[in-house]
Amino acid sequence: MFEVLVSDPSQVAEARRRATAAAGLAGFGEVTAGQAALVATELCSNLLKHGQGGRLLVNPCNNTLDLIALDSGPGMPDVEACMADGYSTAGTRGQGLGAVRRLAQSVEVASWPGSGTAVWARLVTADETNPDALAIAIRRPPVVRDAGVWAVNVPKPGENVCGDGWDWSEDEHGRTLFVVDGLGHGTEAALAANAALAAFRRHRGAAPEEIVQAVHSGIRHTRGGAVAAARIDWAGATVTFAGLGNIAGALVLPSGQTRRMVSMNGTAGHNARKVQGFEYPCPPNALLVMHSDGISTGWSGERYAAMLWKHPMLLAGMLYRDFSRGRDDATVVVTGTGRP
Ligand SMILES: [Mn+2]
Repeated sequence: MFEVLVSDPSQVAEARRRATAAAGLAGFGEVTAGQAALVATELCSNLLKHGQGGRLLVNPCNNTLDLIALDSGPGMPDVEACMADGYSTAGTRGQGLGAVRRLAQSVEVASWPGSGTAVWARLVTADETNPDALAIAIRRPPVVRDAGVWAVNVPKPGENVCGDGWDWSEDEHGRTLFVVDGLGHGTEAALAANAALAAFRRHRGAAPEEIVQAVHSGIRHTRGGAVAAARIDWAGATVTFAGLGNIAGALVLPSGQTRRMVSMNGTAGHNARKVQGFEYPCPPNALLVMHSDGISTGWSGERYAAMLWKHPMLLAGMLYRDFSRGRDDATVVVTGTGRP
């Protein structure tokens, strides 16, 4: 995932170019990459017209391109009206978000007066020889809130690789999330993070404290890092959290009330006097949030209470928008605590 700042019209063209390149990386053909370019352009134009500028996050993945537009502007007065084709408060052609909705597989928007706007559009590849398949928006199901784990993962400005990593796994009883922050940033941090992710994948069925212990043992040859694992047990309505170093974990209840979870001091790979998991009650309608220290811990779910029923990707985006320190790799991972 990478970020393009959009504060003047020349940067819209840059965002368009980079989104098109990212679509190519994700396996999009010429036509669908063109659709992605159009969506990126509309999102960025919207940032300038309605958001006083902002940022576009671009995430190419296997046959999928996620575009997340974030601004801290006045917010949209009526999201549904703005999403309709032909509507534009800025007096332009009025394609805007209507075009985004037509071309993307799914579009999620959170916007409140005074709180800015977050728009997440997901595009997917299509069979470009099939005209029906190219009209992707109307033929694919929406991306369901509880069906996955949602993350923003952005390198430190100026770096090409991210020293943070995240992953998750799931079985019939629950879901496990894992976040690593390789010490420092850049290539060596990314190598440590990749080693930690590999260790997590070998132990993904284990308890969180066992995962952390296994990662600690498995990344001794690297510069090490901060790690944490959290396991949601659906039937027991609990989450067990084990952390080593500065990875934050919190449960956000539907009221916005935020319960922070406890990590132990240390550096995975080098220094772990004690690895311990702690269990917390976890209702099925809460959100589990984990983030690296590229995001400050000064946030509270109360400020975002209005959007806790929106898609979790939007909360990840807004926490990044509001609490990214801007001088480190930054990762926010959010998942619903309910059984999908
Ligand atoms: Mn960090």
